[in-house]
Amino acid sequence: MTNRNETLFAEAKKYIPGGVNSPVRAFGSVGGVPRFIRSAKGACVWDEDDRCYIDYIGSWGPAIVGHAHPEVVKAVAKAAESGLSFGAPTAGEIEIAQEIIKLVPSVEQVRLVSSGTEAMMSAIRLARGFTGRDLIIKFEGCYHGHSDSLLVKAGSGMLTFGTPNSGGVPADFTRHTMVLPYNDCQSLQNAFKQHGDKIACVIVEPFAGNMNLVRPTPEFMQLLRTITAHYGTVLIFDEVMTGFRVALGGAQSLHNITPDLTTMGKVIGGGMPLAAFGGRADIMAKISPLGDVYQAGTLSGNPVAVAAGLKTLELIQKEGFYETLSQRTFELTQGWQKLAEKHGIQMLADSVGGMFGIYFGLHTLPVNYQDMQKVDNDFFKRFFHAMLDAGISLAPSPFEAGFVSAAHDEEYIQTTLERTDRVLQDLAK
Ligand code: HOZ
Repeated sequence: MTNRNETLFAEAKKYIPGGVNSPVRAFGSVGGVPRFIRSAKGACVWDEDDRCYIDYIGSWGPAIVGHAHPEVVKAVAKAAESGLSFGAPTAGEIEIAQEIIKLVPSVEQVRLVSSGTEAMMSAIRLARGFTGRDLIIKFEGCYHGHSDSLLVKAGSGMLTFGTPNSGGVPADFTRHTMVLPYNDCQSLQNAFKQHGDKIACVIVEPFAGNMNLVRPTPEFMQLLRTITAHYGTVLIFDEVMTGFRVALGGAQSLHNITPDLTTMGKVIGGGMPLAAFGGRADIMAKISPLGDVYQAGTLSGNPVAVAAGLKTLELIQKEGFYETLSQRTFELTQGWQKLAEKHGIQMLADSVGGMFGIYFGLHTLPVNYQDMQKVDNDFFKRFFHAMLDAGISLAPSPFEAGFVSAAHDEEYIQTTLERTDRVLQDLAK
């Protein structure tokens, strides 16, 4: 173990709860000491001991063009020189709204906010205001940020720490949240049969990424659209993770389904705090100042974040960007799976665009939260640490998806596979 990471972690814990500003970073489910990152460039991050890692966290998604891409950094610096925040409208906000609307056709109007949590919280309030209903449906293992009504059987850090529900959330706040199993058409139909005219919205990760990567079935996606349309319920796609990550048009373009509202984050800020929610113009018209659903933010549409987002959205539209990203991610996951077979280790892997999942101990790909409960956590822990020692940084939890960037060229993928070969060989002994 490197000394400076240990020292910094001990020091951080004196001043910051758990030593981190977001729980998964604390290595709670894998044990050991988190690496304190000093810098990042392209496909790599360096810790405070100057150890270099090929990075498959990518800031949990935003770093799709690689860390500190020179053009993004330049755009940020230029924007910063003109002022960090005005709390007033800017021309850049129109530009990024136009880009989002162009790339995601279901979005007719869009509101910028600062985090995915804020986007989801606001989209749900909007759906409730629009329908005049209270009930919401979410799915087990999906994570939609940490606002009160959503912390019921949520994914991400909630799964990592085995806390299906959060302390500090009054039971009254979650009384209106129904939680159903992911990919279960029957329970969705039953819920609507019983409560259809009271359900304001259904929120879903259109590829789950916060219980690790879990694909929805086409039937499930189709039913979501038809049943919500039938009952006048707002269908919200949480594309904070999948937006501009699995495809240029997001998961909705791959499923060929038009949600009523979409939330976005991560990639649209290119590494800066920027997120958004948008969708049907008639629904968006309910948002303040036009309508009576209140939502506001001092740093909403921040000019520096918008500059980073705009440049990132420009870079991902380059010819062949997603073909190459998807191909490399596929190569990596298939390579991992072959290596696991070679060493007699039960592991499956899957990928969509630049997002991937690896599952130890499963014999078929997971379809829901129950399946994800069966993964071999102990093996994952050993694999995670051995990979970290080999200079490969993966998400420190078996319940998080991984991310590849455009900076992960052929050489990085091959190096990763070579190192994994050695790691699995040792672990198989
Ligand atoms: N909620 C993120 C994982 N799905 C973690 C964010 C972070 O720790 O930076």
